[in-house]
Amino acid sequence: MITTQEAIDLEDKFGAHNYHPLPVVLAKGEGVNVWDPEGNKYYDFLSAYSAVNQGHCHPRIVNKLKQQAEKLTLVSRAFYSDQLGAYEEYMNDLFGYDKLLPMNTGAEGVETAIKLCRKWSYEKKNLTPKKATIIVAKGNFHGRTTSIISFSNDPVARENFGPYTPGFVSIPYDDLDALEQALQEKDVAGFLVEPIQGEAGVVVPSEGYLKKAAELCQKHNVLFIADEIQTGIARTGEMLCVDHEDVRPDIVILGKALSGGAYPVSAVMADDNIMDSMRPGVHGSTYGGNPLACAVAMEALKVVEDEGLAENADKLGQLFRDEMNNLVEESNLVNLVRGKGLLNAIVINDSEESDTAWNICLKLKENGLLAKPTHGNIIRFAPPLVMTEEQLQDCISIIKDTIHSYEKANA
Ligand code: IF1
Repeated sequence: MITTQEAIDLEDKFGAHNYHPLPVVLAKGEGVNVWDPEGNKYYDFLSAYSAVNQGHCHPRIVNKLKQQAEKLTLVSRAFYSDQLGAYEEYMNDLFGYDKLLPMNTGAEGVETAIKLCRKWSYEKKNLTPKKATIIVAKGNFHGRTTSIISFSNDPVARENFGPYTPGFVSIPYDDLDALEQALQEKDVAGFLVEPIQGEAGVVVPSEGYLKKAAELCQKHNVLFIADEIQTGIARTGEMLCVDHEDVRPDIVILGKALSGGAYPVSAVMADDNIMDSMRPGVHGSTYGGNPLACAVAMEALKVVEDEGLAENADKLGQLFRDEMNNLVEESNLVNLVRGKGLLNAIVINDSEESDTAWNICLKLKENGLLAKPTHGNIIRFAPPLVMTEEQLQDCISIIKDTIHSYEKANA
């Protein structure tokens, strides 16, 4: 068994330095817990960026992975498989869209949705060829491909990756007037938005924003595209975050917890009048919709339903925010808590450039809880949705004790 330091040294020496991980090495995961090589146990309060909503190594998902892996893993879409159609029917039944286009990573799902929206706009809405635009929100995070970072306004995510893909218009998030104005422009094809902005620091829009935004898009025959890659699959207390406002997007993008963290699976769902632009040969992927992905995703979703994970996220999320609001009262270090379900964040009373949030996360690690800042002053808290109330109370105590002792030590 490799030690923590050996693992860190190897990554440092042989791996690209495109991340700056918290100095902890994980060797085992089970439910809400992970262990390092030395056997130290932690609560995982990041859930691999909401990919392991079902908990680490859920036995049903792992067994399904093993079972299918011994039968058939990949045939490509040059042939049919016995898993893809069954999975597509399952997703149609669960989410109510006519068709599903299977991909692998979240970014691939977003790229697919962008291509689909553009193609629909030329072939069905007759927009000026090559002139279709898609409205996006400032503070967005939709992935790391060249086209996606082209419409990011995070300088670190886009610096020196040009030339950038054109055809995107940025507006402020949670601003209906700005959306209404942008929709007056010529050749608008779609509006791509996160129902809650994750990387921006768990920014929850005003009540009714999503509903009204979808109505404005409908009025202008513009596709409302919801990126539910992080907010979906029960994370915010509903199967989809848009369900909180009874919004039915024209296109829904899923990823991450769609497979419970066991395998990269993403999906783009839409009705026939949009998806029928995707004719043979216009789009594809070697691994997209492979039998292993389909089998794992079906089981991962059944776990979400059978274990009532959306209801649990809703209940425990409310408890968590109530307790964090008590901490806001007690401490000068925590300004506010925000979130929905078990996607939450606390805003620390320091600048975005500070390392306070990072230092607090180092202390949390010492106290047995793993979390990571999204910015210098925001810590995201997103445990697996299988957490029990008792475990959450234990985590709340760790967070409160850590904040109080950090405050004392730095008074
Ligand atoms: C990183 C966080 C970031 C996403 C939404 C698409 C994707 C993501 C709403 C792309 C991916 C991950 C990527 C990871 C950090 C993490 C993340 F918010 F979840 F924490 F960056 F914003 N849409 N989010 O959140 O999916 O291609 O990664 O499967 O890139 O650092 P992917």
